[in-house]
Amino acid sequence: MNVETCNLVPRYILQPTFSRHLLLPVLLLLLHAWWGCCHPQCLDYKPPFQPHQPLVFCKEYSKFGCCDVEKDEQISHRFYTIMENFDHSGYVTCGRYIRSILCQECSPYAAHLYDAEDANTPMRMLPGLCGDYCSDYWHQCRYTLGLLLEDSESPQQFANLTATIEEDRRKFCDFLELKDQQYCYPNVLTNTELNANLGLVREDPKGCLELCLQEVANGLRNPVAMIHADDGTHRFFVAEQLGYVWVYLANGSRIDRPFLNLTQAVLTSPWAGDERGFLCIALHPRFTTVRKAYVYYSVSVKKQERIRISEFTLSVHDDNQLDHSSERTIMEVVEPASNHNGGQLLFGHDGYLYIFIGDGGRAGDPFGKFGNSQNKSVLLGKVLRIDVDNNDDGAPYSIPSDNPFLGEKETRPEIYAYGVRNMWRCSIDRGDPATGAGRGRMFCGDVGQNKYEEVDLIVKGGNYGWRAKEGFSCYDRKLCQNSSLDDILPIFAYPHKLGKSVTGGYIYRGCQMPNLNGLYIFGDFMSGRLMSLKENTTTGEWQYTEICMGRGQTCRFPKLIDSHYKYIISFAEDEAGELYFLATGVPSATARTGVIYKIVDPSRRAAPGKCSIKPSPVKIKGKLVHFHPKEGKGNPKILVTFSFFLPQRPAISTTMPKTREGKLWIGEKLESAGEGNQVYKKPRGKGRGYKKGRDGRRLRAGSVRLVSTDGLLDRGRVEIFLRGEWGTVCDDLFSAKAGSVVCRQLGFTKALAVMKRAALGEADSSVRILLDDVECEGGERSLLACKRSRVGKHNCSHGEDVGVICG
Ligand SMILES: *[C@@H]1O[C@H](CO)[C@@H](O)[C@H](O)[C@H]1NC(C)=O
Ligand SMILES: *[C@@H]1O[C@H](CO)[C@@H](O)[C@H](O)[C@H]1NC(C)=O
Ligand SMILES: *[C@@H]1O[C@H](CO)[C@@H](O)[C@H](O)[C@H]1NC(C)=O
Ligand SMILES: *[C@@H]1O[C@H](CO)[C@@H](O)[C@H](O)[C@H]1NC(C)=O
Ligand SMILES: *[C@@H]1O[C@H](CO)[C@@H](O)[C@H](O)[C@H]1NC(C)=O
Ligand SMILES: *[C@@H]1O[C@H](CO)[C@@H](O)[C@H](O)[C@H]1NC(C)=O
Ligand SMILES: *[C@@H]1O[C@H](CO)[C@@H](O)[C@H](O)[C@H]1NC(C)=O
Ligand SMILES: [Ca+2]
Repeated sequence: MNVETCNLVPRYILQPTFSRHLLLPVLLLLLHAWWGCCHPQCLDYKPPFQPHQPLVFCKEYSKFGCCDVEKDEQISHRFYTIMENFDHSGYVTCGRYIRSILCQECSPYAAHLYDAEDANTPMRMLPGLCGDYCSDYWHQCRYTLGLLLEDSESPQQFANLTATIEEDRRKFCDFLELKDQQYCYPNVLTNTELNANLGLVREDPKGCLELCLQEVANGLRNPVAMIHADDGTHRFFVAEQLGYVWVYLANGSRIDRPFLNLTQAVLTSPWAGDERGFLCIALHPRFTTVRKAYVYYSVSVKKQERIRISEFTLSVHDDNQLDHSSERTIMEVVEPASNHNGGQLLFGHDGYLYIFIGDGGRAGDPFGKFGNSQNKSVLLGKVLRIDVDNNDDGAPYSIPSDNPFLGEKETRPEIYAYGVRNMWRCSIDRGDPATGAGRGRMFCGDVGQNKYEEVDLIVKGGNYGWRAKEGFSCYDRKLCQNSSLDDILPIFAYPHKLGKSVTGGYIYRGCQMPNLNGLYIFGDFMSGRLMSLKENTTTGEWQYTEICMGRGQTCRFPKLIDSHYKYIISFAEDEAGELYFLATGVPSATARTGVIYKIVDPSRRAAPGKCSIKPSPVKIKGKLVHFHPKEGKGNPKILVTFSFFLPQRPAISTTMPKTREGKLWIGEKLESAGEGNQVYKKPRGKGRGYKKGRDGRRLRAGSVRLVSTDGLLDRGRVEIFLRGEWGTVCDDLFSAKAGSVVCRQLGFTKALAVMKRAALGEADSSVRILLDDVECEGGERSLLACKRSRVGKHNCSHGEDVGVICG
């Protein structure tokens, strides 16, 4: 990414000659760019997460970051491999720099620090440091840079290039610094603005939650519903208004033969806004054993418009097709007008079929004395509940014995709730994945008349107020003031300046977006607005927050997009609980502009591996149509995005850049850091044999280190560096005085204990024994200055390796 975008206002803006009418757009553009800058993202281009288990090495990223335990282990291994090159003081001085630099791969801002936000440009090999930090690093440990770059494909080249910049702080830091002082390491950790809500859903300056989308299917004609079979296949079934239902496999491929083709029977038209048509499908909740589907659609019978709820049985020959000759009508309701046909069908957790029927149409529910919705002797304007189990002989359905109005005079026994106008999209809460809280709640959007749209929580026997009330306000004053109304108010209502036709959604209970758990996400068909409600469990109130598309860089993850078609027709949940919505650019039953979008939180994902699913196989007859994303560069006029401008999104490849590219880039940077491409050559030892200690000084003969399996710095088996290698000291006569020489060499004041006979560990046989028979006075500068046998000459084994505890 371009680091300049983080600098808010360039100087030319302040120049008076700057044309005034250009000022605002430029400011907005800059704000926009600033806003898109520096969001949490990992090097795999995905959002950060909380690892399954706490990290052992890069501990500070255990709560939220980009590493799981495996990655953490790799980094730790790399660290200790690098640290093998150091003696104790080198370890103390440079260890923390090396550790911090390596651990930035786990930072939630890793992509930013490594310049990896744009998948099309090469990334850095090392994270971007802040200037002060880089200077400190240069002063204390500049010669360790080569070790950090050592894993590269051409270490010789790096030897050349690092050698040139190591000598020059400016060049060195040009190479390592990220110029933006807010978002470099370590300032990024203390930036309050960045860290205030780290890991939560990102909000724009107005508090709008910034989410992204992934296109899942396209080319659909007014897709009205998407359901799953809950049978382990993770298939999804998508209904189009004109009467088709299509099967999509878990991988997004569509079966070319329709699951259901009711186009001939369905009553609809191509005109935009026709509410008639195929409106819903529900599969039996035990679909694996009861292979039945229920559909809800408009028909014309003897020139009379009706809605029909009917049952189909799965084909015995094909698991992906209904038996078209098996239709059995469950119920028909005459529609006095062509609008307000309701259209939701779903099974509750009680196993009963719920049917949501509109008030019959026209404005203000004009039929009868007080309309249909408050008239319990009609099915219009109601939520019905029926039992369709065991209906193979006799009546197509029965009435559940606990239906609320059973036995009431002039009341249809199917009624579960009433006073609804035209409920469009209802859902059942799966419940909190951990506690089960909320499970079974039924949410609906109820489309309003001309002032308010509402969201209702449907309970048994509830009166939802229409036509006495619209939202919280009175619509029919007389009915509204009648004390016997006893209605249930919506959990939320919004005025028509926000939208004119609510599309009910779902409570998110999936696995992949932990931030969204418990959030009710819904939308508006007319305004294209996405919205959310979250329950305050203390007060029971539902708090509204708008949802908007992530700005700037926020959605620049592979496959993600930040815009959608305006007409939000429906919401859906897949078998795993992930959330989708269905929208179109032209709301006509014949326009193929319908798209299914998956809702994605770019701020946090679940720990890798946590949400993996294994779809059970499906026998397929017929051909498959593979999915090709189309959206994201659509016509801006009919897309909804939330930005001051529509930024040009560069094409994003969905693969990581080849590591070679990254390395080339580093090479180029290094090269330009050298003077006029003149690369100064400095001989370099082979691989790991190249030894440098603190402040870049080569390890001196006689340097010592303590080796311990538990990583403690103050104790361990004594090793000494001689003739280019580390070897042990073995001696049964090793004294406390010799021990204190070792400890002082390492920067401690004295030896607390000397351990013989490998009490602090035994080196393996590949390590040479270098010293024996050491007798120190206690004042020597190093073990080599003590009385001792010749290097390499000894009469002991590793069983007598010595160790010390320093203090
Ligand atoms: C290193 O530098 C020397 C001379 O400066 C040059 O001849 C050699 O090709 C360089 N090696 C690499 C790998 O760039
Ligand atoms: C999706 O899965 C089906 C069945 O396993 C397979 O035949 C098809 O090729 C897959 N589609 C893609 C795009 O991989
Ligand atoms: C759907 O059915 C209609 C008539 O019943 C037929 O004309 C049409 O070809 C069918 N469509 C598909 C995709 O099978
Ligand atoms: C309720 O509906 C029934 C059936 O349509 C009708 O006969 C009756 O008059 C209606 N009641 C009122 C009060 O409008
Ligand atoms: C209030 O409503 C009830 C039942 O809906 C009705 O019987 C009664 O007449 C109404 N009262 C008034 C004052 O309108
Ligand atoms: C719930 O509402 C109470 C009272 O208004 C408020 O103090 C509390 O912070 C709210 N809780 C959340 C999680 O918003
Ligand atoms: C090793 O040799 C030294 C003399 O060089 C002698 O003092 C010591 O006892 C020997 N140790 C063993 C274990 O044989
Ligand atoms: Ca209401």
